[in-house]
Amino acid sequence: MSSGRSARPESCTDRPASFILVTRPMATPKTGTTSAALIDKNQSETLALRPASTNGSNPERERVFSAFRQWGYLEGDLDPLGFLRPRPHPDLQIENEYAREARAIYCSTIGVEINHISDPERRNWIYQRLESEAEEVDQQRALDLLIRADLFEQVLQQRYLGSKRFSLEGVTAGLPLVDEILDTAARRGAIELVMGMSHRGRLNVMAHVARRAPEEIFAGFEDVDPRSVLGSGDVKYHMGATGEYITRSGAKVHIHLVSNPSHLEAVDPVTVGRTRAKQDRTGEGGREKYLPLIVHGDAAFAGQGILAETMNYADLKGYTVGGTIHVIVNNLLGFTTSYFEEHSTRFAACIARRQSIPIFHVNGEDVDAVLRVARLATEYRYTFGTDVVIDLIGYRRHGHSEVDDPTITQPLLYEKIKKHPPLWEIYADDIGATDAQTQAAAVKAEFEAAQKKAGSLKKKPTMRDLPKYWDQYYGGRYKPEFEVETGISLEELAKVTTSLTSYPEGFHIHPKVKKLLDQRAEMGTGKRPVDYGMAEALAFASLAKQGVPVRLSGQDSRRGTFNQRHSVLTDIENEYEYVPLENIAPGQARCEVSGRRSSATSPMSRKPSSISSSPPERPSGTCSPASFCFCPTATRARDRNIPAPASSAFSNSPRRTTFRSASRQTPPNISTCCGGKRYATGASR
Ligand SMILES: Cc1ncc(C[n+]2csc(CCOP(=O)(O)OP(=O)(O)O)c2C)c(N)n1
Repeated sequence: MSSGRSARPESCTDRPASFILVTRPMATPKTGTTSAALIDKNQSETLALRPASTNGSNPERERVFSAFRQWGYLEGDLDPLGFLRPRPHPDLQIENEYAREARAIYCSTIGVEINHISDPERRNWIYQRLESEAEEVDQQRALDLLIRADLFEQVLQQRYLGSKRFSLEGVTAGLPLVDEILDTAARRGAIELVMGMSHRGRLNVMAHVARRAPEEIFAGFEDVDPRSVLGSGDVKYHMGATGEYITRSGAKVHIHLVSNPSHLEAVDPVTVGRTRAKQDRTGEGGREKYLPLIVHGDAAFAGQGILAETMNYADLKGYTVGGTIHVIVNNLLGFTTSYFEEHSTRFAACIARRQSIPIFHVNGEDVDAVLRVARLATEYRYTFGTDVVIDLIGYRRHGHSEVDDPTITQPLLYEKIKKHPPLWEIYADDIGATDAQTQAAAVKAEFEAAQKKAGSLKKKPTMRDLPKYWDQYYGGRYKPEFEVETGISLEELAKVTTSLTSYPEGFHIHPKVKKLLDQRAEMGTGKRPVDYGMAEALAFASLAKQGVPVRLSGQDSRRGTFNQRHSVLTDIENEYEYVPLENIAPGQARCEVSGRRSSATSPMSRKPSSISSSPPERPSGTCSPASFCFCPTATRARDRNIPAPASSAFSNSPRRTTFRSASRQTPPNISTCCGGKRYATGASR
């Protein structure tokens, strides 16, 4: 096997010649996907599974399988072009009947990397499924998507030669992959996919996942200077889109493709934050209904810190979405950099190993294996509620963009790619689809007709629809008449102050905090000037009382970096916690103070997204991270010409933050203490 890559790190060491697996053309049945048996009987499905192991009844078989389950992925047949060679592992140098059986499963076109998951139940869940026969897949549907993916790119290439489009060619299995994820998710209750992705394959996803009419996408090329990299020229790879997807089983799933800035991975927290906002709005069942899917490039996945920040939220109470599906569209290249210079690990996906989540590597040219992994990963997310990573390994047919010449930096690789047929041709051959060429010609004609139609469009189509609850709002320049009264009465301030400065009977308050609360009681009744901490508390409390959710996010945001907030009171004898902001008045909106981890970029990215996805009639204020920064809801509402809530303690005008006397009322009889739940350090994990 020739290699186009001169230097190769230790982790990519070649296997002895006799072990090298032939990758193309693939003979059927493929190792990753032998025939059918996983039977999904809807949500509470019973799967026809063989036991993962004989559990000691055959210790030798168990010993051999155990080694392959652990290290098999290193010897997997994962790169369609064969450059990322299987790496021999000493524990797998076994030649017997059991080793042959285990090798066919664990060193196949699917490689599972799950040694870092400490829970044996979760590992066994995966082993059982892999050691069972694969469910039958809809090969014709997959072939159709592969044809559409390639032909879409080709028509763009022919009609708009010299334009950038960041083609999906080389990893077109990404489309059947998403199709299968959607089918599985819909069967588990998904009604919407919130999808974040960068440039690669985005146009294809708009057409085939968001289901926008191809002419809408072609229209983006009609009036644009192809040399443009800024302004409208680039917008087509960044715009969001919405649409309806009909799954293989006939379910309807709304697609929300999030707009994406040029900055790689910045879309991750936006996608997850937006999903969380939608889930929160839905309440019960939100985690099942709204599924986040993020598609990453391999270099970006390994290289961008914001991904690590985002993944770190996955299991945190204030941030979890019940699992995000991460798909790495892995072409083993980042711009002009080969994979072995992109990351210190064998796979870009290894960064995810710090979390207790599975990584499924899959050869992007074994389509049946790709579908199997899509189903497995989605089922896993729905069963265990964690993130999952699918590492879809393929290649990049052209340069980074279509105006780059990759033969300058990777001449041998591109020599090989030039001779490599598109996946739909390979797959059609594999499954014996004799009319694939006719089908391809028809799809091409369809796209060419759409392209002509795009030329005659007079107006650039809007590819996304906002949810209905935005209908009565509009944007535009600020006008003085948009100003609204946001102050509240002194009497109301006094009531809110009482709630803010009270705590349950028997609660052992820290003496310093008691002093602070006593001072705040005087501030709220005009006996002492109001300081920043109290002004802020009054603002949050009055907003929550009026039904506006408030969310504080960022490390130390509970106490406040400058020792000024103290939004959570801790009992000094038992570490029970009491949150006055959650006990302002019956029927108040939620006040969340999530302040236990340290990152800045990611929560800030979530801030606008969670606001914009909240129902506008009840916009939520978000404060991040910990110190003196507050985003008053009323101001944001005004910025957007949204009628603000009737009033808040934090007026638009600074002079309204001082007020005159009002008598202090008796503390309400608050009998609950964190709903009887104890949140001592680490207790919730
Ligand atoms: C934060 C950031 N750094 C650098 C870039 C410039 N850039 C755009 S694409 C790219 C390579 C991305 O490679 P990969 O993630 O593997 O995706 P691919 O294009 O190969 O699909 C780079 C460095 C950027 N857009 N954002």
